[in-house]
Amino acid sequence: QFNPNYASGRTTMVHLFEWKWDDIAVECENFLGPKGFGGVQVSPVNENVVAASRPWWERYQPISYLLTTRSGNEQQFADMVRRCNNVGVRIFVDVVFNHMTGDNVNARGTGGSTADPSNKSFPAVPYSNLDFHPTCSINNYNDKYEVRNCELVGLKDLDQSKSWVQDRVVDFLNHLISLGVAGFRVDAAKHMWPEDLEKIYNRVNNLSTTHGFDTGARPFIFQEVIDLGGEAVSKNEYTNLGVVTEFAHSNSIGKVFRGKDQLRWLINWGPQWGFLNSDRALIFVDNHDNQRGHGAGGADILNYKTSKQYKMASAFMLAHPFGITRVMSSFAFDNTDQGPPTTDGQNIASPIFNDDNSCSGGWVCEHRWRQIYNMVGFRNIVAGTAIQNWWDNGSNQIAFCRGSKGFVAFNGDSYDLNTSLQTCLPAGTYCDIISGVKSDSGCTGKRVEVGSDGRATISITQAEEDGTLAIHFESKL
Ligand code: QV4
Ligand code: CA
Repeated sequence: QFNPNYASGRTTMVHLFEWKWDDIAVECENFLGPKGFGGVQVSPVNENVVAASRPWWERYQPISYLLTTRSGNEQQFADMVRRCNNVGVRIFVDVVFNHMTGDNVNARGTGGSTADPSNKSFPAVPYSNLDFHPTCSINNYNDKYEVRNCELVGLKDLDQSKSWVQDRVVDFLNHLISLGVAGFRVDAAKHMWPEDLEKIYNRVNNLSTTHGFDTGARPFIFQEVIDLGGEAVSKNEYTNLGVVTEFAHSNSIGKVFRGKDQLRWLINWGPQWGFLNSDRALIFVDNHDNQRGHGAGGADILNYKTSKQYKMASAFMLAHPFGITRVMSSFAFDNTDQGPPTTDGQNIASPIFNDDNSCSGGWVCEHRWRQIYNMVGFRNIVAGTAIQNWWDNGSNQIAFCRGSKGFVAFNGDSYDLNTSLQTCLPAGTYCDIISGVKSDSGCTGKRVEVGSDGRATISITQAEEDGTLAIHFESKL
């Protein structure tokens, strides 16, 4: 439950928010597998309510556990999981079982099922009003009974202590395991009792050996608990059950790279900043909620719109050994309800890929930005090494080695960085994987000359597109 079950040598998942299953299958084969991504978090797979104007958040309002959504049907989902596993990329499903939909007259689902939410009737599961907590709303986050037994924004709150509900959820999760998924993001875990979750997790099957997992492998479980302090429910209540989303990481990294804190303080990045232990912390710069002001963190959270700082924060997260890393991959938005790009207002459009790997057609595809996917590769290559030779200039210029395998430098000051630093790498010429890529003909970016003493002149001017420089032993020319 604590192990992502990645194929060997891989370390990082990407959230392909609102992507279609057919597109994810192709992306695994063409891009994620070759570039060393370990897994994909997919949007909720089970049937959700069809909401007017099709906001992204309709997928967090379940109607049933049929596997039909705007991303595709069960057969397409199964095909995607198989094809991604075949190229070493795991699938993690965002599972929503704290609640069903909110009040909704004549509710109809993406799979054609109907429901009467106001009477807590969901015949396609089936659930009746006996399976839910009595109606009350969550207003006071200092009362853990209210947080767990009342309705989050009016969403009908399931009672996970009931054996009928447990059975339905376990069946749903086991169905997904039988199709070859590697684990789950548990939505709204804060709003469920840890003892109920424990009962459910304990009944979930081991991963499927027919899909290539080791005998006895447990599904990876990462639980969405937003804990920035000051509430009744603590993230620590969930760490014996699985990994927990570390929102304090998202919040702090946003502050640092927005200039509200100095980069030199990153020297003790990790639990000393109030984060969970490394093996329990699922970390990210932004998620699908806080990148658009839902959830927690507010204006300090970075997203694709502030691209230089976003790439620097992402590079730091991926270069630093702390945590289990997740990269966000977004669609462009102007308002916080807006759903994904569509062909006709209803059906989700496929991303369009450009020659430089980037996406268009309304898709941002941060995971296809060179500065991000090359750092996913960096993290794989330096895995298992520690930080050494930390350097800083006393403010916002920092650098460190990862063992003798990689070196990274950041310039967050408004003046140039140009100095001789210890890279810990063998002598030679290296290609900076932020400004370019190593290719057959050499390097399309900056070159770094490492001397026999391991030192090199490192330059990141204030005017450069990116404030990061990174080299590793495989980027040697
Ligand atoms: C509205 C009113 C309510 C009223 C209700 C009455 O705002 O005051 O009680 O009508 O019917 C959508 C609308 C919301 C609406 C609700 C019910 O935005 O205005 O309530 O539907 O119709 C996502 C979105 C929500 C969305 C929800 C369901 O963020 O805006 O609500 O999906 O579609 C806390 C939790 C944390 C949660 C986070 C957002 O601790 O668990 O808030 N994060 C997860 C997901 C998130 C998702 C949910 C939980 C719910 O990451 O994406 O919410 O599944 O911090
Ligand atoms: Ca609840």
